[in-house]
Amino acid sequence: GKVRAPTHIISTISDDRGEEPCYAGVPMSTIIERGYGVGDVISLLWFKRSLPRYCTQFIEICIMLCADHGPCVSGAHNSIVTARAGKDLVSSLVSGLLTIGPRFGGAIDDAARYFKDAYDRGLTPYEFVEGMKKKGIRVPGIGHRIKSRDNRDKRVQLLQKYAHTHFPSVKYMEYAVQVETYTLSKANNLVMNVDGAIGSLFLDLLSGSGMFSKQEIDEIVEIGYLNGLFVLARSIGLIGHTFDQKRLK
Ligand code: Q5B
Repeated sequence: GKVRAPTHIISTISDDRGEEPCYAGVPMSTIIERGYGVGDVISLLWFKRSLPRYCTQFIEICIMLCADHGPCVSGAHNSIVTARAGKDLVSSLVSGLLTIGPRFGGAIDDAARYFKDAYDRGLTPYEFVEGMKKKGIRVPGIGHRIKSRDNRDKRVQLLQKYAHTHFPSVKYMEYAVQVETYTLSKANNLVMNVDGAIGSLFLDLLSGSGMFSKQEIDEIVEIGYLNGLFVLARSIGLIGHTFDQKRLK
């Protein structure tokens, strides 16, 4: 008979060997019949479990709020230039995605890492911010080119309002707000940005939902799942900018 070469690769998130594909053991028909949304699919494929509705809705809100932020940000700029140079959709998309990093959209994981470490060690905002300054590291999740004390980021406010209403605890977000209060005493534009809001609130989701052990939370934060939310969300906008330029010829 046929001999299959033994595999060295193991995959644990999905399976297509049965009658229908399953995401973390949940068949696709169940996903459709139960009216699951994209937040549920992300829960299954990224976190390998079904999360409560308030968590999956939070994930969906992150995706919706980060889908685009106008044509002037690094990612949109690159996608627009690439599309105008006559390149295809995938090239235009990835040229935008490749700008995501510590200064643009890719500070969510570091915000979660640093806020968690500082809060868990009981550092005051002063000790945390000044400690970062001594190390020459900008506080991830703090600062914005346009937003300021008098021109707050609506996305941050919407995320905070949702969490205040639905999350059992917002201790990490409240700590990030205290950090923001201190950084704002130094400069007007050192507000909590969308990366800082998602980073701190995702820590609250992980620790407050009761769905993750301490080791699992540490692993998620260490591996860095959360920039994935921005990458996924902003792909929607970058694809839109590409189509826009093609339409405009
Ligand atoms: N300073 C965001 O910088 C930005 C400081 C700081 C301490 C800080 C900067 C930063 C941390 C990384 C971060 C995510 C690069 C941003 C995003 C998504 C987006 C984008 C959009 C979207 C802005 C001037 C002075 C300097 C700095 C000091 C600045 N930030 N000190 N901690 N965090 N933040 N990234 O305004 O003494 O003059 O040397 O790196 O969270 O990307 O909308 O655009 O949806 O698309 O260009 O929202 O804050 O200011 O770099 O000239 O710094 O402030 O040390 O001090 P700026 P810079 P000094 S959200």
